[in-house]
Formats: sequence, C-alpha cells, structure tokens
Amino acid sequence: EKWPRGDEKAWKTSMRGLDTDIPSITKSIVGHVQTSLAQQAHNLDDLGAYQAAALSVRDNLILNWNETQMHYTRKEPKRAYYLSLEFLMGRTLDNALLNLGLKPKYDDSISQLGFRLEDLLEQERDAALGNGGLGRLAACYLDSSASQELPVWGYGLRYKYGIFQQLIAPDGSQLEAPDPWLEHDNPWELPRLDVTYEVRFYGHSERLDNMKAVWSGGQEVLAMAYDTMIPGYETKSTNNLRLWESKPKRGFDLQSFNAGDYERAVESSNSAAAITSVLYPNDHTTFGKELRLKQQYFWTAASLADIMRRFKNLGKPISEFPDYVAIQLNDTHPTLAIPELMRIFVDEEDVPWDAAWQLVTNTFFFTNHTVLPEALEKWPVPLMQNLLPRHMQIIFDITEIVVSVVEKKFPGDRERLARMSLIEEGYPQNIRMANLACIGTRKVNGVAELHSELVRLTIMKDFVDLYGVSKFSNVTNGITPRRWLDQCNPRLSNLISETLKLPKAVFLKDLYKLEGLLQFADDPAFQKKWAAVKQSNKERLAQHVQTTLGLKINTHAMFDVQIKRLHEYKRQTLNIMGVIHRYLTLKDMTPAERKKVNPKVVLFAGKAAPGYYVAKLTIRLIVNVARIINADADTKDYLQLYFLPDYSVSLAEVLIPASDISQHISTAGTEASGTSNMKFCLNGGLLVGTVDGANIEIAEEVGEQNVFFFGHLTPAVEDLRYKHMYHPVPVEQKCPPLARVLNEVSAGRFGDGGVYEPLLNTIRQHDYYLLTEDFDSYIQALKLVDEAYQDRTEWIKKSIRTTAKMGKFSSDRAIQDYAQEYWNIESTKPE
Ligand code: NBY
Repeated sequence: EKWPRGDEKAWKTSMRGLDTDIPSITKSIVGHVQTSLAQQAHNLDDLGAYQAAALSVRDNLILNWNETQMHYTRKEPKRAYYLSLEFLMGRTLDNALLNLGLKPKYDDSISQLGFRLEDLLEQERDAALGNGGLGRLAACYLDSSASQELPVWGYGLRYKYGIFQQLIAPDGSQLEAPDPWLEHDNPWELPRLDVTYEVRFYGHSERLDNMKAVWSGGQEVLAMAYDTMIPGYETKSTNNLRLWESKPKRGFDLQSFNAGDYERAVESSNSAAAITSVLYPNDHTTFGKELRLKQQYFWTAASLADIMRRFKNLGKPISEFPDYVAIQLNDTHPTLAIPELMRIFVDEEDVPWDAAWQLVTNTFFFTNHTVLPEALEKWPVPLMQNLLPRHMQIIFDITEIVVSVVEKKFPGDRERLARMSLIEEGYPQNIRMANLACIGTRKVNGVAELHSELVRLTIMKDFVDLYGVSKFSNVTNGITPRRWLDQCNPRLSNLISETLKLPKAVFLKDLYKLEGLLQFADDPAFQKKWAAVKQSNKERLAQHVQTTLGLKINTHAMFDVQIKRLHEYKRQTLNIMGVIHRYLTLKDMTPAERKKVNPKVVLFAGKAAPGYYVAKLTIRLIVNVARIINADADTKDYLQLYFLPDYSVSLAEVLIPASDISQHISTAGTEASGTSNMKFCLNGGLLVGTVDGANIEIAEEVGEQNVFFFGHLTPAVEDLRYKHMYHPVPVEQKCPPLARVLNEVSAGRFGDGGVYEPLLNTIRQHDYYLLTEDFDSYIQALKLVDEAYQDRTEWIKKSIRTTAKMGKFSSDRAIQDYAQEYWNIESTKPE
C-alpha cells in the first residue's frame, strides 16, 4: 500500500499511542487541564478536574474507535444499524473507565492530583435523551454490541434538551423545567462538521412513469452528525452512536434576506434549529404534532443517506444492499425509513419498484414495545401529504401492494382489508404506522414471551394470517451487566468475584456464570457477606437522599421500591392505595401490636408526561400521603414513604442495589416486558409483581417460590373489563378495604380531599386497569412479603438464588439473538 500523503516517516514516528501507566495518565490529565481547559492547579475545581479526566479518557476511546472503524472499512462486514429516537445513556465516565479496565489507575492518578474520583463522577450530567424503558434498552444494546465486537451503529437525534427535569411544587404536584444537558460542553461527543446531509420538507412531487417521481421545492434543512464513542467491555472494539443536529442550510431562505425581510429569514432559520431542540416527553401516547413528524423524517432521511453513502463506497451493485445492511426499527418511530428507502431506490437509483420493494423488505426489522391501542402511532393523511408529498404517494403505492396480496389470499373479505390497510378511514384519514412497519420489514418481534404472543393474537393477528407465524417472533429484553451490576453495585460484583474465584470479566461477559452462586446460598458466612452488601447499599442510598433532599431514611427497614414512568397501566395508584391501607391498619393497632410489625420504607420515583393529568395527580397524592405518614408519631417507626424527584439513570443506579423488594404490578397483559425488574433481581432484590411481561420469565428462571405473584391473569382481563362496563358493582361491595382507602382520601385525610376525585373516579367508575379486582390479592402478596422477611436467613437465600439465576437477562444474550436470527451479522475486531 502506498502512503497517501507527505513524509511517511514524519507521520509514523509522530503517531500517538497512549501509555496507560499511572504517570502517563496523570500527565495526560494535567495536559488537558493546561491546554484543553486553559486552567491550572490553583483554580481547578471538581468540575474542571472531571472535564480534564473525561478528555483524557476520551483520548483512549478515540484511538480505539478509529481502529475499529478503519477495521470495518477494510473488512467490509455486513453491518447492523439500530434506529431509535431515544438513547437513554446516563453518565459515561465511570462506564468508560470500567470498560477500558482503567478505573483503578485513574483513581490513583486523580488522588495524586488532590481530587477524589467519586466526586468527579458526580459532576457529570446524565445524557437523558429518552423517556424510559425503550430508550434505556437502546443504550444497553449498544453496550452489548460493542462488547461482543459486533459491527453495530446507533442512529438518533441530538436533542438540545433531554427529558425534562422534574420539580415538586409546594402542593405536591409535578412541575417541568428544561434539561439543558449541553450547558457545560459534552466531552463525549465529536461534532462532524463534514458529515452533513440536506433534508427536504414540503414542496411538491410530480409522478413520472415507472412509479418514479420528482420531489422538489419546499424547504431544505441541514443534518449534521455528532458521534459518540461506544466502548466495548474489555475489548478494543468501539462502536459509534451517531446523533443528528438540525441546522439552517447555508444561504437558508436567502430569498427573504435578499428581499430585505431579515426577520422572516431569521425566523425560518429558527424553525430549522427547532427540529432537534427537544425530546417529546410522552411515552405511550401520540399527539400528532407536526414537529414530531418532522423529527422522525429528518432523522430517518439523514441516517439512510449516511448508510447509503457508506454502502456505495463499497462499490457493490445495489442488489446486494441487504447483504451489507440490516436496519432495526425501534418501535414505529422510524417507520418513515421504509418509504424513504423506497424513494431513494426508485427515484434516485433507478431501481424498478418491485425490485426495490424486495430490497427494502429484506433490510428492515421491526420491534414492537406495546400493545396498548392509544400508543400505536397514527399520522393524519393531510399532514403527511403537506409535509412529505412524495412519501404520501409511496405509502399509497404500498397500500396497493397490501390490497392485492390480501385480495388474492382472502378474496372479498372487505373487513379484513379495511383492518389491514395502511389507511384508516375517517375524517381525516390516518396512516397506521404499525401496519406499515409490519408490511415493510422481514421480521417483527415483541420484547418478552407473553408480549410477543399478544402481538400475534391482537394487533398483528391479520398479518399472522397473511404471512404465517414465522415472521413474528420474540426477543426477550435484556440489560447490560456492566452498568447494572458492576458499575452500580461494585460491592456485590466484588463479593461474587471473590466467592466464585473468578475475575469479574468472566461473569460480566457470561452472566450464566452467576449460577455458581447457588452452591453458596446455604453457607452462613456467605449469607452474612451478602446481607452486609445490601445493608451498605441501603446506607449509600440513605446518604444520597440525606445530602440531596435532606431527608432521613430508616436504614433498618425493608426497602420497597417502585421506579418507572407514571402511567395508569403500571398502577402506581395500586401501590399508594396499598400504602394507605398499611397506614390505616397500623393506626388501628395498639402500640404493642405495632412493635411486631416489620418496619418498611416505601420509595417511589418517576416522571409523568406533562399533559397526563391523572398520572400527575397520582404524584401529588403520593407526596401528600408521605407528608402525613412521615409526620405521624404513632407509625413513623414502622412506615416511611418518599417520592424522590427527578428520576434518572443515575438515581436508578443508587436505588436499585438498595432495594429488598420492588414492585412491577401492571394490569396483566399491559407491560410489554419491563427491564428494571431484571435490574432489581440481578442486584438481589426480590420482586412483587403481576403475571405480566418479563416477570413471567424471571419467575421461570428463579423459581416461583422466589417471587411474589398476585392478581388476575391476562386471559381474564378482557371479560373483567366487559363486566365493569356493563354490570358495574360499587367498590364498597366489591372491595371494602379499598373503598375505605378511597373514602379516607376523599374525606381529606391527606389534605385537599376534592382534588383527587378525578383520580379516585378512575377506580370507582369503569376501573379499566382493574385495581378493584386485584387489590385483595395484592395486599395478600404484601403480607407474604412481610412474613418472608421475618425469616431473614430464608430471605437472604432467596436473594442469592435470584441473582444466581439472572443469566438469561443479559443484553448480551438478547443482542446475540438479534445478530443471529435477524441481522445475520458476525463479530469482527481490529487485529
Ligand atoms: O419499552 C417500554 C415498555 O413499556 C416496557 O415494557 C419495555 O420493557 C421497554 C423496552 O422494550 N416502552 C417504552 O418505554 N416506550 C416509550 O418510552 C415510548 C416513548 C415514546 C413514544 C411511545 C413510547 N411515542 O410514541 O412517542
């Protein structure tokens, strides 16, 4: 190979390798203090020291990243792309240090410089570009892909503001503030000024023959790439997360400038920047806002242009596209990628329509994350028509494909055709994105066994009849053990390593190795150490709550935790009603009786979508119940209740290792999988839950005797709802203990009686999420929890056995499933 430019020797002798001995690390940190930050020892604070350390660590990531990407370019493997509107990454420094294996050395070096690594880690802001489980899953999958040396890139948006910051007002209700996470420069991203694409909106599309068209006019916006390095664990392999930022095109609206209409020109340049300004904070509902559709198209168009450019650099014929590219659609949010790739093939690459459709349907894969009807995305035809006229044509043309195949297989079945069409009739008509995602992809998967079954039986039933069942399968979600065991709970991973006599890397890369713990479950010395780890994690949490909120938590109590987005289907209301019931029961007892009660601290955290009234009311109720309970001298030694504001990945990392029991109590059939259930169990917390989502598979692994199940099963739900609708029974009759709780709230026992009526009425009327049906068995399950906790040794054994059986829930297993069964990609690494 010929050296491309200049004096080869000058290049090669100057090329940087990074030494990772402590003096070199110190030199690198100090170098960044001096030059990158222009500071000195005198004026360096924790924030500056964090930034210098981050830049020093980043140098290592960049070199590995360069080598990995160079390797992919040379080797030309098939690649997979994970398209997700959300990546809930959390903090990076600690994770990068652990994955690089450099944490102990940086710890030493930073101490030498007069700082504490722990303090520096706290300086970092969370990258919170996601709402909840779906976004965090994407982040875990990136970690697993890099760790297993798979050529996978993530594509998303670089929102200027991530998920809102949650504040609690004096009256207990949620307030939202913006999350300016980029305020102090983000050291983990590299702006790529040279990686830009133009993205068109509006205009008009003129059909030519051969199903082609010319789309012109309208408005063009620039997409610019920012790259974030994703280091694998104990490997050089470092993948890429490419996030797009929107910018006005150079000479954007020059016409207005020239016409002397400066204000209008500036306004439209703002409208270009607005596209990536904020993450929409809704989970499980869609609002049909034009800006959201703009986000989706902007992102899919830029990502596909980038993927296409990379493919073209290979110099292969276009017919080989699916041999080099697999694209996973994370929910329906990137579904426009399907008509967009059709547009590129047909209009720009001259591929005949039918051949293009073959290529498209062999490239994409679709993951569904919910069967709740209100969460299925629909876009009004007039909105699509105006914003993306060419895509609207293509969607109509794809509809023709659907009509013809359905007509052929089920002649004359007009109802079926209406259900399966991409267009839902109405005023206006709507485009059903889940139908488009199903039709345009090779495979469709749900995220846990039960959920995938429900996908086949409900939302995709007609498509199962059409394509056969093999197109619809399951990949049960997973979590990365690097962040969710080693990083968040180092004491536990140290204990496991020492007990199994295995280096951490062995079980962090092969989580099934935890099974080795089973043989120590009955060993009293090990049980004692196991309990001591849990205790110290409770103290760590109590310390954190003390310093951030000034609250004092009783660390000798059982910690009972429910942390997730607020939603009626997740039934935080059931939990708070249970807490009130416990409180009333305690109040009914004599002091002597209370002394026998097992003290409990109940912790809640989670955000409500800003427009979700009932969910926000639930937060308000929890906060106000907490005020009364925590101030009651009769009960405060036995029951404490806290709502921790502004739930985040970082807060989860402190909460999860401290929990004895966690709650996953959705109405059966509504929670697709859940992933925090896996995180709690991996950290030795037990689970109270309904027979739903991944709870079921967790119980299969750890044994039903180690989980506390309650409530009606999925097949009963539909009939119960029907009964509630047409033969309602008053709560007083159906469930007197719950009625008592509702009445106490109504009567103002926790302040503002009347304000909770709309929330209470969701239970009194219709009770769609079946609280009145499940309350008794819920209280019964919590009683069993208390009894089990009284026998502490038995409890610890359950805890050990639970952790030991969590191997299946590593995201490494999930990603292997996708790599082998869907994407057909293989591991490959530099040298
Ligand atoms: O995805 C969650 C599921 O509820 C959970 O059961 C599952 O474990 C997890 C990972 O598969 N879904 C979820 O988090 N969904 C969202 O956050 C979300 C966000 C935006 C929109 C819809 C859903 N949206 O339409 O804008």
